[in-house]
Amino acid sequence: MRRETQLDRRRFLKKGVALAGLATGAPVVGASRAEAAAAAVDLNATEQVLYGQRSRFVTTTRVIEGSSHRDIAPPRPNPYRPSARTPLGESVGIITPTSLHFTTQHNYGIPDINPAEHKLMIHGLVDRPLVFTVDELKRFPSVSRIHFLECVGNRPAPGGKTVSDTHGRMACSEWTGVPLSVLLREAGIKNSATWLIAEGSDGGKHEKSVPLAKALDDVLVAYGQNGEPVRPDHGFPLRLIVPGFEGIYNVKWLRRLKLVDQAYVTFQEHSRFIGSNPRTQPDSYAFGPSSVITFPSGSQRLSGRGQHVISGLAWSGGGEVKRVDVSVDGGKTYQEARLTGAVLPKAHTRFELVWRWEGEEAVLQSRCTDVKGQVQPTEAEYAKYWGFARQQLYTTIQSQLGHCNWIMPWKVNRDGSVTNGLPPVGAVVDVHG
Ligand SMILES: Nc1nc2c(c(=O)[nH]1)N[C@H]1C(S)=C(S)[C@@H](COP(=O)(O)O)O[C@H]1N2
Ligand SMILES: [Mo]
Repeated sequence: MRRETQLDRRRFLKKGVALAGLATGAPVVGASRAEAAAAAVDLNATEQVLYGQRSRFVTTTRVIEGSSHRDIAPPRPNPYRPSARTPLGESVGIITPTSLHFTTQHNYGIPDINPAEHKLMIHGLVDRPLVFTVDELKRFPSVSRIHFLECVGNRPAPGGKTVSDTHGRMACSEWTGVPLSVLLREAGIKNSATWLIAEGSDGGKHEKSVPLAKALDDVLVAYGQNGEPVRPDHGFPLRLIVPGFEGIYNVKWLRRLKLVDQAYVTFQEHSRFIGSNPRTQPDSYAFGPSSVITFPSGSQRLSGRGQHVISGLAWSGGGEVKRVDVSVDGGKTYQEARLTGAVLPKAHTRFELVWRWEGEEAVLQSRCTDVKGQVQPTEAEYAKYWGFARQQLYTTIQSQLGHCNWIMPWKVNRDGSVTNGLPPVGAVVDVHG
């Protein structure tokens, strides 16, 4: 009883704060971040023991997406909830804390699903259509795998001030669930089935076509993320995990899988993915090798001359990262970096290179080679390969280019400040694919 009263009171107080913010026109988000830092919580209170939280001196937050979503013409879907990027510049190791994991929803808000009422249906070209509750899925043997999740809207562009701007539509989690192949075998796959259509429960009924061969390879129906139930932001209670493929395949709030005999051109696909260069399309779903330096990266500053550790993340949809090379002279020469921890297929891999800085100008960049021998291209190599002029890389919607995995240079200036090392371009079109 007493607990309930306290909770209600707290909820009421929070509402009060938000309303006060609106009334004065104060930026609620910024204010709450500063407030959180200032407010001294009693770390010894029972509440803190029940559910842990970080130090009030740690104030890193996700980065709310800018105008590309707000520009959508009215009438806009309701509720409207912005997407947000991962603050990669402050990351360590390979796991993204779930609270900082980027989040994308195509403007339809987040459904508030009661897991006891949620069901997943498998139908179409199967012998036995099946419906599973979440509890029934948990009766199958589970697997846990660490995988990166990247939105095809990620693109290293000259305008990006920080590594969140250039690569923040990306994160890495441990996912726990049931291999989709197990569920499909339960249903019995008809010979004519070649694709499946995965559907979410959000207002936009997000749908994506997935090749059946991929579904039978390493796709998961996940209910766990980083040791706890998948959170509402990321698909509670069930989401599809399609390792190494574009983020859009990883359908959240998953409720339906229909086996079919051809790919469907679903709403999200036809509205964003069909571009003028047919060469880029068929290859676009499995990500190539990529990497980015997270320290020192844009808007950060070297604290002084002497030893620094260049640190970054590498990943590939093709499997494990085999090696990462780092250049401190804009790509003239490279040195092999050290991989600092686990090297897992289709997962972030952390690399480091110890470097002495004596106050000179330097251009730092990294290059990933994956287990298939694929090498991350430079911007010029990428443009040449796909037949684009440089400007087209930044005036074409990212999802129509495919994986924008070109090498990202960061420029260290004489005062230790770090800025974007890509030469400027004119207009940049940014669409969160
Ligand atoms: N149901 C549903 N699933 C979805 C989306 C969505 O809008 N609705 N967005 C997709 C896109 S484009 C991306 S990049 C990833 C983002 O996953 P996250 O929000 O967990 O980071 O979810 C995908 N799955
Ligand atoms: Mo995405």
